[in-house]
Amino acid sequence: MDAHSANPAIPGVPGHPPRDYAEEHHGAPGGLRRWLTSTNHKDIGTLYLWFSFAMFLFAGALAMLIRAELARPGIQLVDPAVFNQLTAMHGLIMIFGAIMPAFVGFANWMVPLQIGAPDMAFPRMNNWSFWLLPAAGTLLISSFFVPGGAAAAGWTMYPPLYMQGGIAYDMTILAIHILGLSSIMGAINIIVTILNMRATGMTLMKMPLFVWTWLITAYLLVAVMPVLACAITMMLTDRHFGTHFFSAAGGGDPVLFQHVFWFFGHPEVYIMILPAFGIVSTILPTFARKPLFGYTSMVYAVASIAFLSFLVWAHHMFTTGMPAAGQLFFMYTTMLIAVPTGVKVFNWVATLWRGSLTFETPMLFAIAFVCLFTIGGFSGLVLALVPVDIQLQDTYYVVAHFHYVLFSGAAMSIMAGVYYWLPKWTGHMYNEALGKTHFWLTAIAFNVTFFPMHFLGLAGMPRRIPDYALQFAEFNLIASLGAFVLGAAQLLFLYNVISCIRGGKPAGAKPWEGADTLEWTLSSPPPYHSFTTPPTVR
Ligand code: HEM
Ligand SMILES: [Cu+2]
Repeated sequence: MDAHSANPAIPGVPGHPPRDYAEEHHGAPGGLRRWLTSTNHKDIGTLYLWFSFAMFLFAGALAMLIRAELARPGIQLVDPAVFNQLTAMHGLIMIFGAIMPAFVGFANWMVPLQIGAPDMAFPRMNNWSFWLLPAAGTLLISSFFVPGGAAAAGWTMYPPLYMQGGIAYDMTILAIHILGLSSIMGAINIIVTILNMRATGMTLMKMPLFVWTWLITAYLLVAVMPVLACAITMMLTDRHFGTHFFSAAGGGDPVLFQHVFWFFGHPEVYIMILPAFGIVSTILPTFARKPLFGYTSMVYAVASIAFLSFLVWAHHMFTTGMPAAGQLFFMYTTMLIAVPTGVKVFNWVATLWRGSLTFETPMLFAIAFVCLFTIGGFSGLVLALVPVDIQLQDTYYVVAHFHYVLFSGAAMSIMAGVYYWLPKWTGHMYNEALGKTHFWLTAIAFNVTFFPMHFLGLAGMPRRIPDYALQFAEFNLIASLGAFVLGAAQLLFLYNVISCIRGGKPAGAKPWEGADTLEWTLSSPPPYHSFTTPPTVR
């Protein structure tokens, strides 16, 4: 048994005195074994991040195909049935394969380092949480090659359409079960690590904000992944075992699926944005050389957003026919979320106010996050208004909205975090000029791609349709050109990351003078086993 993983020091808990690991220090095992059998939080974090990058490129390639088809009206490149597979799998893989695992990768690397713990609480479960992912990813990608092609009923998997598909639909259900299992195990690991393994003196209200956002996100995951599992299990039994939960012909109700799905789905969008808040709240103070403005209100804002996220799910269902009282309830609860979100945006701006700002690549991404995520938040508020949503539901306005929150929100915060911590992870500085080029290409191309989609949606262009009326042609061409630049820019990112791993200017323990969390007290890269003697926090 590996002593490191079996008995981490738990400060302050009798029977678990901090142990001296000096006699057992060893490096990583060599070759494939290092990665397959790893129980080391840093290696597992690295695996998560690379897996997520691979999925990001694959789902990004699907997006390129979608935009190539939509560059001109008419059907040019793909058959409409294939187009539906592309939109469904693009969304599904971006969400479950790219964004969520990337944040878990950050949690693996940074939570132990920021709380001064030697590793995650359950290192073997950690290994299993990761190695479930490639299985699910393989299922999803290979589903393109089975008879009938991949599941084509949207990432939301609505019945009755979802009931009618072939084997790929079952493969997708299985993949999501596996991903959910991985997420739940990962979340339990993070909760236990944060609650039990903080360095002496680090009270909850002294935790770095990234750790706070992940603690709350992990509770959301434990709460809603089982709900998604229920929805897709009911779907599975409807498809194969003669139940009729969602089939009207058998006395069931397809709208029931939407309720169960969105009771998971709305908290899920916060699962993809709360850790982003944490990353941005870490980066802005560093490059403003000022403490985060309103730390306590930030913690309470994140907690309120998480709580409110359970009360708003039917804002995705305003056109399914619900009583006016229901519409009003979900409209007002949704608008309530703007209050804690506004608190956060205010605090970020106040953190920058009169700071000694410098604009290294992570800072550029973090500032872009604040501006662009806020646009996505505002279009979300527009969609929360029932009479407006009845017009805009299922149009390109929705596509614009969720890409402002998911791409310029979640994905760009991930890029910010990668540039911020790459020097710590690799011991080298990345190429700053290349990083800035990547930033400007991404920020500009992102807006060229997705801003016109607001106009398309307002003018009535439906989403998830491969063809469109002539009056939408110009904006679609602009969006497609932007998308190709956006896609190509990410190859620069890949190149920059790889060359940083291979070499570059030595980073030193603390390359960012304004940083003050515990990871910067370690060397870069940190030793394979760090904080084996827990630090003390004042
Ligand atoms: C290079 C960047 C990206 C481009 C060009 C792009 C483009 C698109 C397009 C054209 C659609 C289909 C719209 C439709 O007809 O319904 C779409 C859907 C979607 N995208 Fe993206 N996307 C990108 C990145 C992302 C990212 C980072 C996420 C993050 C999670 C994401 C999440 C989604 C989701 C959830 C859908 C809905 C899928 C569905 O309705 O079934 N996308 N995207
Ligand atoms: Cu929602």
